Amino acid sequence: MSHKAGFVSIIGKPNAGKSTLMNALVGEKMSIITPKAQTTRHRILGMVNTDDYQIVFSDTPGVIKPHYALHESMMHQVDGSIVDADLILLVTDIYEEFDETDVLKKLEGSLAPIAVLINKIDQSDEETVKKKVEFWNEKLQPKAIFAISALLGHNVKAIMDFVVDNLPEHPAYYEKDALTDRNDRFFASEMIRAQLLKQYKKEIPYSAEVIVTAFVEGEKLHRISAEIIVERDSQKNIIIGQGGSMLKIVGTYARRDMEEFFQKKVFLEMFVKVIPDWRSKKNYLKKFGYE
Ligand SMILES: Nc1nc2c(ncn2[C@@H]2O[C@H](COP(=O)(O)OP(=O)(O)OP(=O)(O)O)[C@@H](O)[C@H]2O)c(=O)[nH]1
Ligand SMILES: [Mg+2]
Repeated sequence: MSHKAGFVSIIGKPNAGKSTLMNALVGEKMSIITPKAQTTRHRILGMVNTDDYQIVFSDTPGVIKPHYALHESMMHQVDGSIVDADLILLVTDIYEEFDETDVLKKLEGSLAPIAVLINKIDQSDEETVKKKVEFWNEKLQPKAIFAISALLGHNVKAIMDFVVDNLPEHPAYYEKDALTDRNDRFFASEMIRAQLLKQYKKEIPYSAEVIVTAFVEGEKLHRISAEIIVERDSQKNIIIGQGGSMLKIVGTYARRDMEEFFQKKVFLEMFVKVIPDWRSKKNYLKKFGYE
């Protein structure tokens, strides 16, 4: 009996809705989503399995010009995702002007067929969407173009059908019951990071990293300890807030998200630590899981 399997790379500029799409395609809250750019920092695999096929989607960080070693690692992960891809979903949105061509440059070496997804059409009108479709047809001559709303699930089914149709014949790459390549510690740290992005302004979330230092699974309760790492003492004070008020808010929301995700009560403790300029230090980045 024939079986299909392949890697599908989800790439695009920051904030285009790549992670929203990934979650809609996989049907799980796999990647964190926030209104801020550069939410995703890692390549995250999400699998869809049936008897006949295995799709390995890879959500990636938004393409940016690197300013720190951290960004370089993020861009390496985008490159890796493109190299592996049997198919590329290029996510753009109705707002993108495309005066900068970083994303297209990344695609230059790739032979994988591309589908362009014009996202956030729920915030647009027919005329604008039509213009975008024309623009992308001319610019890239992609194999397909879909106008979608990842948020509302509009046309997500059509993308799935397109992906399945274009999947190569291949045995499964991962166990057929696998959903992701990431572990519970990773998801716990991401849920805290999502709250940092949501609760703090300006440079704070971008200067912060979250490391889960202990994850003890219990019958009734998971005990999770995490470190929030920032670059300066001043940032540490802001993260903690007056009398610990801000950190308490972060902890409360992150714990709720974890309890829903793990379907288990969670006890969460967090510590804030300063590592000057960790974003530029290769040894720390490696320790934090950035290759
Ligand atoms: N209105 C609308 N908003 C959307 C849609 N898709 C995503 N968004 C919003 O756009 C913002 C960014 O979404 P993400 O999925 O985090 O975007 P991303 O491309 O993964 O961003 P990075 O990880 O930073 O590269 C969030 O506030 C989403 O709710 C959509 O179809 N319609
Ligand atoms: Mg993302």
